[in-house]
Amino acid sequence: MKKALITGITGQDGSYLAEFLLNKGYEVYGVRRRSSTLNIGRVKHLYKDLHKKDATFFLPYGDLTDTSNIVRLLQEIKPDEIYNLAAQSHVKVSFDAPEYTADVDALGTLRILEAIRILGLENKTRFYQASTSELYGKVRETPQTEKTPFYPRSPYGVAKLYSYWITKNYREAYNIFGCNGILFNHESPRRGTTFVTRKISLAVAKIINGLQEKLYLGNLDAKRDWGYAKDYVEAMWLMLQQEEPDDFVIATGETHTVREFVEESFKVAGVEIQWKGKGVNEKGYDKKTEKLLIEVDPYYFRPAEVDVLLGDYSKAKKKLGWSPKYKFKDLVRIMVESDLDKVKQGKL
Ligand code: NDP
Ligand code: GDR
Repeated sequence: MKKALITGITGQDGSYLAEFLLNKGYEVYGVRRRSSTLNIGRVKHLYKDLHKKDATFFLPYGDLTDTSNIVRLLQEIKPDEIYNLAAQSHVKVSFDAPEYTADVDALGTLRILEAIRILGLENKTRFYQASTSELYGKVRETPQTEKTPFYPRSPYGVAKLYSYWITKNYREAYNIFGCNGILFNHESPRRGTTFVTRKISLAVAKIINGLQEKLYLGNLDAKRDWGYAKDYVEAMWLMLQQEEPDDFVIATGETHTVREFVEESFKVAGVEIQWKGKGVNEKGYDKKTEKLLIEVDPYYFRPAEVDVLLGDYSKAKKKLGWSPKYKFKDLVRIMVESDLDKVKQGKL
C-alpha cells in the first residue's frame, strides 16, 4: 500500500485529493493545524474509527512553520508521495500578512525539501508543489505556458515563486523527484467563501432566498481561467506517476471576467443582470424587477492586480493525458446549484 502525505488537508484541494488517493488504495496522512474550533469539516466524511485495523486515513497535527514537526512526520511516515498544498492562499490577505505568507508559502516548502534530504528519502519520496498561475502576474502574454516568464504581483505570488524555484533547484541539485503543478484558479462547492467565485455563488443563493440584500465586489474586469478542483487533483497525482519529474500548466484554456461569473451565476438561478455605470460606480440590477443586486466596493481592490490569466494545458494533455472535464458554465452551475441546495436544507 502506497503512503501519501498531504499538507493542507483541511483545504479545498486537500479534501478532493484525499478522496482521490483513498479511492486508489493509498494510505493517506493529512497534516492538520491545531485550531480552537474543529477545522476538519471538508474531510470528516473520510474519517473512520482509528481503532479499526483497516483505517487508512490519518490526520496528524503539524504546521509548515515548524521544522521539527515536519522532520518527525516524514521520519515516522516515510511517505512515497508528498503533496504540499498547505499555504496562506489568499492573495489579498498576503498584502496584510506578507511575512507570515512568506514563512509558510516559501520557507515551508524549503523545510519539507530539506527534511527529505536530512532523512535520506531522496530516492523514495516524490514531491508535488502547489505552484500557481499567480506566478505570471503582470505578464501580458496569453495563453500562458510553462515557458512564459514570471512577474508575480503580490506577496503571495512572490512567496510561491521561491517555492517554484526551490523545487526545481532541489530536483537538479539533489535528484529529488519534485514537480511543480502550475495550476490556474480552480473552484468547487468546497471553495473558501472569501474567494470570488464562492462569494458569488453563495450570495446568489442567499439573495434568491431573501437571506441577503446585495453583493459587494471589487474588480469586475479581472479575467481568470476557472476550472473545477475535482478535475485538477487528478493532474497532481498524474505528475508524480511519470518516469521523470517535470512542471505542468493545468488550466481550462478559457478566460472570463468576474462580471461574467456574476451574470452566469444569476442566470442559473433564473435572474438576468443589467449593468449600469462605470468603474467604482458600476451597479448590477435584476433586469426584470430593477432591484439593485451588485455594487462595487473599493475595499476589495488589491494594491497590485493580476489582470488576465489564461492557461495553455497542451503539455499536460500530451504528456499526462490530462484534459479538463468541466469548463466555465459547468462549474458555475455546479457551484450555484450546490449553494441553492444548502440554503434549501438550512445548511448555511
Ligand atoms: P485553501 O486555502 O482552501 O487551503 C489551504 C490549506 O493550507 C488549509 O488546509 C490550511 O489549513 C493549510 N495551511 C495554511 N497555513 C498552514 C500552515 N502554516 N501549516 C500547515 N497548514 C497550513 O487552499 P486550496 O485548497 O484552494 O489550495 C491548495 C494549494 O494550492 C495552496 O497552496 C494554494 O496556494 C495553491 N493553489 C490554489 C489554487 C486554487 O485556485 N485553489 C490555484 C493554484 C495554486 P487551515 O484549514 O487550518 O487554515
Ligand atoms: P485569486 O482568487 O486572487 O485569483 O487567487 P480570488 O477569487 O480571490 O480573486 C479572483 C479575482 O477576482 C477579483 N475580485 C474579488 N476577489 C475576492 N476575493 N473578493 C471580491 O469581492 C472580489 N471582487 C473582485 C480579484 O481582484 C481577482 O482579480 C486564487 C487563490 O486560490 C490562490 O491561492 C491561487 O494561487 C490563485 O487563485 C490561482
